[in-house]
Amino acid sequence: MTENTEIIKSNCPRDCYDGCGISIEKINGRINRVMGDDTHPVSRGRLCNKCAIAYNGVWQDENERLLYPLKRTGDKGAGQFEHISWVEAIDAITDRLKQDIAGHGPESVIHTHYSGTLSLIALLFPMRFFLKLGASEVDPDSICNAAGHAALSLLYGESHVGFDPRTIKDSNCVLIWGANPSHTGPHSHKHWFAASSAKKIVVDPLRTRTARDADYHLQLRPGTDAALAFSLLHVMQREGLFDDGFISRHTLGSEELLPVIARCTPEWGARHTGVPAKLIEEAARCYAAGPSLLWFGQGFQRQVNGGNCMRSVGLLPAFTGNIGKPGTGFTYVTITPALAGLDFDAMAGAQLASAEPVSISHMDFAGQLSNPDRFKTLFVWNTNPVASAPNQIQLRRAMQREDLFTVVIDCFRTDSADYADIVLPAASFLEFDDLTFSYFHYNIGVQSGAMAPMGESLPNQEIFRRLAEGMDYTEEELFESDEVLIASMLEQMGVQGGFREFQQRGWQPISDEPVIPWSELQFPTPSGRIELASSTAESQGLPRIPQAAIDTRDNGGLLRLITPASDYRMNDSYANDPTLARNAGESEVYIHPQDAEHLGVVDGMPVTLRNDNGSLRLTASVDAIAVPGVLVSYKGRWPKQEQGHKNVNVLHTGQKADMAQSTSVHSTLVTLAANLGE
Ligand SMILES: Nc1nc2c(c(=O)[nH]1)N[C@H]1C(S)=C(S)[C@@H](COP(=O)(O)OP(=O)(O)OC[C@H]3O[C@@H](n4cnc5c(=O)[nH]c(N)nc54)[C@H](O)[C@@H]3O)O[C@H]1N2
Ligand SMILES: Nc1nc2c(c(=O)[nH]1)N[C@H]1C(S)=C(S)[C@@H](COP(=O)(O)OP(=O)(O)OC[C@H]3O[C@@H](n4cnc5c(=O)[nH]c(N)nc54)[C@H](O)[C@@H]3O)O[C@H]1N2
Ligand code: SF4
Ligand SMILES: [Mo]
Repeated sequence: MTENTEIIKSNCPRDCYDGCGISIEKINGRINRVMGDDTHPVSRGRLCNKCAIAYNGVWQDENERLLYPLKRTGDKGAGQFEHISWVEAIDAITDRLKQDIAGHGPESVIHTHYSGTLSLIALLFPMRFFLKLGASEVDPDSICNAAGHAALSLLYGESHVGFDPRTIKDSNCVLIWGANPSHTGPHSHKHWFAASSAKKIVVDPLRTRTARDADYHLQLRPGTDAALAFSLLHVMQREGLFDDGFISRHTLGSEELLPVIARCTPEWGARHTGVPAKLIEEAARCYAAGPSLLWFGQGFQRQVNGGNCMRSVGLLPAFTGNIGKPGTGFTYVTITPALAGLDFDAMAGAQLASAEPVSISHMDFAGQLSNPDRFKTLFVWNTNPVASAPNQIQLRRAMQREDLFTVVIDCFRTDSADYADIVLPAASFLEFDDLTFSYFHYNIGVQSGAMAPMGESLPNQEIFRRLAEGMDYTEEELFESDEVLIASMLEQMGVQGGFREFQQRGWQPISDEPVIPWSELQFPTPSGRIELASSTAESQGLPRIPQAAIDTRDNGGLLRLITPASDYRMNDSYANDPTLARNAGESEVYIHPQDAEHLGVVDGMPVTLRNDNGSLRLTASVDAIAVPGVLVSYKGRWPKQEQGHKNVNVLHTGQKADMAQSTSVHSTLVTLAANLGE
């Protein structure tokens, strides 16, 4: 028999800076291999280590995927279910919703969701249903990056318009502040950052691969970023490196900051941050000389003072005029499709809301869900909170409430799914057409359905169409087809030729030439300028100007636990891929040799981390990856696969950052003790 080989182009919809192009090889109608698209400028023919395995592993494994709607038969959390039909599942859910709405109001229904998939329809369409319903929402960004968005908005009026990475050709310096693309955007690390001839500065308490590839690694103590930013500014001011013309024309309030900057000498900075004064001076000169790019990580603002840290670092482009010109600017989380013209709010059905929905922070989620008078029905989609959210023990207890009706929509049987009354199986990105984007690069792409949905699974959007029908809703937006949605999005983004033609190309940048955001130097703040001092901040109860402060909590001899992104997992996805689980090895905690000696810990020893929230047993890896006093353990393991059915979030207290009720997970404090005799 002759083999019929076919290549279908697609793109990776994971929550990742890279947004890689994918080639799906089909032989005789079946997927043979999921690979990188060698025409794609970011992935250049390769997927990352994790997706190359998981996309050919657990994502296509019928034994691991959820295939049918399920109804609970055992205790909540036990994960015992029976197979039911879609009709039975939709009826059970909509009967309950109608009853809740009549008895307790639509706000008694709460949904939590995030970025399990970023393909545009599967990400946004379900919002239409919840907005129509009037459900309460767990603020998605409060688990990830809300403090940083709030801080950048105060300064620049906007946080979703980042630099175009292609403009690096015009840069002499790239400053990465608290991001680790060697894990979180591996192709951007390799081909964009490490390969660039610009001088490279990395600010991170960890010696990551990205930090190792930099010319200057400013290895500060966590939470001391504002002090570092102010001492960098001091050097620039002292050496006449500020762009005074830019400051007077385009910023507001510099006079309020200058006296503070004058006090923050590099020696002062060194004392507070642990970064040598000489290194602060060299990095300051390098960034100020420009043209310089600044990449704000999402990791570094996950600190109790993360908003103030972000605001302080955000002063650098403003005082040096590193914005609005080729090779300058900053990036945080760029919403590329919106830059291309897509109306995000309309896609998410903003017009269907009759009132502003009730929104609570992820930091309050476990506590609020524990209250039987507040929420009666919980929807979990595109997220796995039992693995990723704070207060893991309290959250489990809340999800065990007999009177709480829980619906979980996922591709896999996660820890969260084990608590569901009804589980709905979601089709994967290999199984339906959609559009994708990157929140770093300026590309948009296709997602191609290359096989039929596994079992009876359905794309998110089809699940919510069926739910809307079950609720007897009639608004057209709740039933729009994928074809109509895709055509409309392509038109809004100016993509010519329709989906099938775009599928041949696979991806495209939103403009042929690099875009220079803010080249008009008009900012969407109340004054139209960069607001170094902000009355909006004051009206929110925040200081008018960023504070040159450090996190002054008395650690009382406790250690600070940082739990950033793993190279082996995508958030809490892929922990269930057996090959990746084997490659990732045991659950480890990295401890500095100085701390290890003090605590009598040797490499490979079992240790217990503990705080008021809970305890977790891990294996010690004695390694100077972090500064003394800081422990590191990578996020994203599934509790049910770990000893004691717990992961690092059993230690996360849900303490809020200083802005936007956002997470401060990297500020977690713990004790560590050797488990002698084990
Ligand atoms: N300790 C610690 N905790 C953290 C963090 C940290 O740094 N440290 N980081 C936080 C951050 S930044 C984030 S963003 C969160 C992320 O935490 P989660 O949102 O829990 O992580 P994901 O792995 O993105 O979870 C997405 C879920 O969506 C599912 N999924 C994938 N595709 C689809 C689909 O098409 N439809 C549906 N319905 N489901 C799908 C996946 O199988 C997965 O179970 O974790 C936070 N938690
Ligand atoms: N492989 C992989 N890729 C991912 C993810 C994943 O889980 N795995 N998650 C995705 C998601 S949801 C997100 S939000 C992004 C996040 O990606 P990044 O923005 O890179 O964030 P993190 O990995 O959480 O943390 C980045 C760095 O912040 C540092 N950091 C912690 N505290 C401080 C501090 O006080 N100051 C400074 N300067 N640095 C600090 C950490 O040491 C870490 O090296 O990655 C995405 N990509
Ligand atoms: S997760 Fe990121 S690096 Fe991996 S294939 Fe997807 S876009 Fe590329
Ligand atoms: Mo995130």
